[in-house]
Amino acid sequence: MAQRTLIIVKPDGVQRGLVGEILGRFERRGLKLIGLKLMAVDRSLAETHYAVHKEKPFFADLIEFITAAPVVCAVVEGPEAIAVVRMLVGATKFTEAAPGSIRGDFALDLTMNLIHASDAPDTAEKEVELFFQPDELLDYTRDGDRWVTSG
Ligand code: 3AN
Repeated sequence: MAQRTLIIVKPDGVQRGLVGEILGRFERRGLKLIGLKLMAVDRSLAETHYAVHKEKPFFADLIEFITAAPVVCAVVEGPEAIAVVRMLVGATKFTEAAPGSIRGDFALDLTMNLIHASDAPDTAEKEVELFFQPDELLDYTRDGDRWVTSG
């Protein structure tokens, strides 16, 4: 089933010059970019996005970090995109992130773990809406896609 999911290359990814490396992995897998922007996350957006972690001891650090410098937000689309993207991202803890995953290849920290990706269909829908206006998402055909998926 085709799904859409939100990806955020966090401030550490932008500062370390890893945006192309990270987004390239999703492109190479065959996922289609339908939204993309460089932006600053303000406090209010950060708190809404991370509301589920409000009571956690690391909440303040999380907000501080995500608002500290620009991020790159993307929406990608493809078959089972949410699970596919989470696999490419790797486990939250850098000690558990598999080599070959983005975190397994580049992260050595729990807060600075380079990337956010939606974890389920309901959060993906909410997060895409939170970070993108409807007219920022483009509906288009990639001719090569018939060589990537049959459905
Ligand atoms: P993920 O980003 O893998 O979906 P979540 O949603 O559990 O992980 O956590 C959101 C973010 O909060 C993580 N990316 C990480 O930066 C931070 N985080 C999660 N757990 C911890 C923790 N125990 N200590 C510090 N930061 C954490």
